[in-house]
Order: sequence, then C-alpha cells, then structure tokens
Amino acid sequence: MTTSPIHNRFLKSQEDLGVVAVGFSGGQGKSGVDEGPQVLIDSGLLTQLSDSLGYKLHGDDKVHSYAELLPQSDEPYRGMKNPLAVSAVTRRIAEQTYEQSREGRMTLTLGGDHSIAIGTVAGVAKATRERLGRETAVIWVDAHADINRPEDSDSGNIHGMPVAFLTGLATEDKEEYFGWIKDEMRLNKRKLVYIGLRDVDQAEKVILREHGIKAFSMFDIDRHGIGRVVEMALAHIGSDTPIHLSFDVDALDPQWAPSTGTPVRGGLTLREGDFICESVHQTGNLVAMDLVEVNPQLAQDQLVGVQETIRAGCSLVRCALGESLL
Ligand SMILES: [Mn+2]
Repeated sequence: MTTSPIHNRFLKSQEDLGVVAVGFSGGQGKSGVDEGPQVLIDSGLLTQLSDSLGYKLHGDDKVHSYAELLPQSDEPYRGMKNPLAVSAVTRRIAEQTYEQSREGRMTLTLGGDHSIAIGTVAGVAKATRERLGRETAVIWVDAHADINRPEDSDSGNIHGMPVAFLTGLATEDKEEYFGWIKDEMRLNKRKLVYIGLRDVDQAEKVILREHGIKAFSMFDIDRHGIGRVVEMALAHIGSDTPIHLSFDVDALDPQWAPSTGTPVRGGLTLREGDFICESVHQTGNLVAMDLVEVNPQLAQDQLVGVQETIRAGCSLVRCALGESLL
C-alpha cells in the first residue's frame, strides 16, 4: 500500500513502480550528467519511495551506462552531435520504459540529459496505446522548449531536440538516426503542454506559435500564479488522459538547482516545482515521470550547490509520487 489517498485510474496496481536509471550524457557536451541517477540513488531516493511512500520497486537498482551501444565513431548527421549514440541509447530506453509501462506500473526514469526523453516518452506512449487505447499527454517542465529541429539547432546538442522528434516535427527515415520512432510512439502536439519556459530559441518560438502548442512561460506564472497555471495546463490536456511528466531540473531557479548543464535565472521556486508535481499526482492520471539534467559535477564551487540540487530533485519525485505536506 502506498501512503497516498489518491486513486490512480490508469495504473493496474497502485504500488508497483518501475524504475529506469539512465547514466547517459551524449545529448549534450558536459560530462557529469550521466552520474545524476547514481547520486540520486545514493542520497536515498529509492529507499524513500519504498520505505516512506510504500512503493514496490521493479526494474533498475543499478544505473545503465549503455556502453555496449556506443559506436566507435559517430560523425555529426544533419548537424546533430553523437547521433548514432543518442539514437541507439534512446531506442533501448524506449524498450525499458515500455517493459515497465505495459505492466500497468508507474514508470520513473532518472537521467541523464533530456535527450533520454525521446526514449521514455516513446516507450510509455506505445505501452499506453496498447494497454488502454489512449494517447498519453506530456507535461514538459523546463526552462527550455527542447523542440529544435536538427537544422534549426545552433549547438547540435540533441537534448534540445527531443520534443521535435517525439511530435514528428522532425522526422528521419534511417533507422539508426531516429527512424525507429514509429507512429504509435509519437506524442500528439495537442496533448503537450510546457511549464516554466524562459530561454526559447527564435526558431522554437515560431514552431510553438505556428503549431499552437500550449506553453506557460515564467511570464504566465508571474501573471497568474502557479496554481492557476497548473489548472490551465491540466485543463488543456483534459481530465481523462494518462499523463507523462518530464521534469528538467533546470526549470527550477539556479538558486535551488545550480548543478545542471544549462541553468537560466528567473526560474521556478522549489515550492512551485513541488506544487506542479503534487498537483499532477492529485489528478490520479500520472503514469510516468522523468527527472533529468541533475549534474553533480557542476556548481561544485558553490558550497551546498550539489546537495541542494539533489535534495530538490528527490523532493520533486516524491511529490509526484504522492508525498503530501499534510
Ligand atoms: Mn530540457
């Protein structure tokens, strides 16, 4: 039995939790984000989920490095860096999340950089379609929109492109370069909503506008407050939809989460981040969560930076999985 009084209407059992631990950093250039899941686990996150919240854990207790999938050479393709590696690893992650999600379990993925969501969303979307005949909605909490098409990206880092591949705005025929993403794995643009945006590339702004993709920036949070924004975000995707929450820790202000690859000032407070997770839990519709971009090698110069980021990350996961203040 979990401690949460909320009944989840899309999971087969309330207490089974499938964990996928992804030690992968190839979607961007800074080393260290592959150590994210291990430090989260070492800090006691999984124990908190089992002992305090009452979950029965399945899946990974050790972190995957996917070393066996990494190619000898990996030349840029359509401007993407490490394309073969990211494609192969995310393809494997899609299988891992699919295996957990098709059992009707809540699926938790610990990253890793945000490119891994190509796999997590694809696997959960496929499982949910098969199991329930439904599309999965995605709430993408992030400072960035991560919706660059390869040709629009300045950096070539694939962690800025996952949403473009998932929605089909970026496509590719070659299997080994994300051609493995089939229709049943895709995300409907109308079932996508962003919260926390504040550093969006010009080409991305055009995409969001032209495709009518729902996005709540920090401006909207300042104007309406986080409570109203979450209400509007949930109303947009509808009350009868399985939800995948993909939480980039850089959505939080660097004051709370400095140990991340692309920090942007003016972000969510820790409470606002927790509130999003608490609210999504309360819908009873959450079927999967990602926590990504915790990089314990960054902000080490700040005395408590790394510890604060890990604590914040653990708190977000616990809130999404049913921890409540009262
Ligand atoms: Mn991101």
